[in-house]
Amino acid sequence: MTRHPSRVLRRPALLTAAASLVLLSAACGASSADSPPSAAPAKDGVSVNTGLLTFDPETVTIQPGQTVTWVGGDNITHVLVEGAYTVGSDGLRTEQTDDKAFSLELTKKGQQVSHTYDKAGTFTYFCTIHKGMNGTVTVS
Ligand SMILES: [Cu+2]
Repeated sequence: MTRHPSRVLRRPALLTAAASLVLLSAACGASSADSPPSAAPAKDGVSVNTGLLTFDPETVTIQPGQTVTWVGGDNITHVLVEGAYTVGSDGLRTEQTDDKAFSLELTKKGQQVSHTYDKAGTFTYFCTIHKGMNGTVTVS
């Protein structure tokens, strides 16, 4: 297994974390203070749908201790795991690393699985079966 520097990294690089913080700070400054409540995620977490072999939305932001719930959008099996990945220009994953943090299986429309993120950071995840299903959870 070769180890290229990944375009999408999870925790390890301090630089990545720092960059994320900068981005988050910018985003927060622009939208947090007076944003309408309707745009805010549910207090206890957010939901992600697995429709059309993609994650919708692909990126969600939650606070430490909150939960992401993935909702099956079809009757296709999806296996979600946490880990780093790279995506080619066609949007399909070219490389991946399963961190073994969790493995969640969806098999039916409407089924729900979830994971609670206790620590701040940027956590990428993907469906091991479909190379177009790649997502990110930002915990801040
Ligand atoms: Cu899938």
